[in-house]
Amino acid sequence: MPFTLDSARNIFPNTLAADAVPATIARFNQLSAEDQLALIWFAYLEMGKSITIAAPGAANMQFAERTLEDIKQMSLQEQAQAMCDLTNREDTPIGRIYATWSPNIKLGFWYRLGQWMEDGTVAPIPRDYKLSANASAVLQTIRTLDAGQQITILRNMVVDMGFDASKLGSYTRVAEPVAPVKDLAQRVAVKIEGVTNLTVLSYINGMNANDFNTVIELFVSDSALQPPFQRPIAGKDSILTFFREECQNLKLMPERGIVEPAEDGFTQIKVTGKVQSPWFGASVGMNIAWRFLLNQEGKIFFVAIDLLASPQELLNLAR
Ligand code: 45D
Repeated sequence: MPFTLDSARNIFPNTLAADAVPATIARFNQLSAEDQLALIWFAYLEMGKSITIAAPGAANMQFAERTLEDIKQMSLQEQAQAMCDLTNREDTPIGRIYATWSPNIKLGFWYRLGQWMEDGTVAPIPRDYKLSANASAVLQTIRTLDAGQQITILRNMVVDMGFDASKLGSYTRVAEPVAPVKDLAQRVAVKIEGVTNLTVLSYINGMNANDFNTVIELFVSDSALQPPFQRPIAGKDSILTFFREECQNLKLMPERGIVEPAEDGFTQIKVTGKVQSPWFGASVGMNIAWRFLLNQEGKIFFVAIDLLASPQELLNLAR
């Protein structure tokens, strides 16, 4: 039977993803907005002791500047309300603007608010704020997770805030401009133990160079890419948009992999290794698996990117 996008998702079913991430977010979503904000604040402060977050660049901040200024002008009470409204996904002017932003702009916005909360420009979380028992339990769970899982949770919390974009009607998405492609002379080709497949190597090397126009040509037209804990993004146009909006300046560091024939002359390839995000650089290496399914011509029909449950999973190449 030929592969469908649905059946492709099940290649290498033995891969253990970090289910703690969606499980923790589900518990977080049950909390009141006040508890959610305070919990993120405490988690962020604690993480900041061991990992440093890079200041977002100007290109990243320019789109949030107006909204940030508006918030700065508000009374402390209005500021607290605006943050709760974002958390509750309320239909407000700020919630609507927020919904149009790419994840990096949302993160940059909160990065600045966090600085302002720290210096008192924006309503801070009271130092003696008492989390509910449930919120404390969620925070305690987050403490036990590895740094890659912690930053994924924080990112997903931020991405989920604001008004529901699907209820906006037609709107223009706002994302930072695409960075220039890395010079050929500056690129370092990766080596993957057990994998010499050119499509996979070109994918990794192209992503590392922000060379998305080249990478997208490795995909067949009806292909899909599944980011961690998300539905597959289907079709070359949507995948390319995703690359431009959410995949700039990533560092993919594959370590090892396995290549196996699959049905219908397809080839399945699993690669494991680390990925760094520009927000945390070398201070957080996320444990990642790529599960590729290539068609008869060696083009990508499907690729899933999984955040792995543990470092031991880096060695799990079993089907
Ligand atoms: O509410 O091959 C306060 C793909 C308190 C592409 C706050 C990929 C109040 C294909 C602290 C102020 C992309 C899938 C909030 C590979 C409050 C591909 C602020 C994978 C919110 C490999 C909080 C890439 C703040 C991966 C400022 C896996 C939080 C990338 C900031 C993963 C959190 C990237 C930040 C991750 C989190 C980045 C900056 C997980 C960033 C996380």
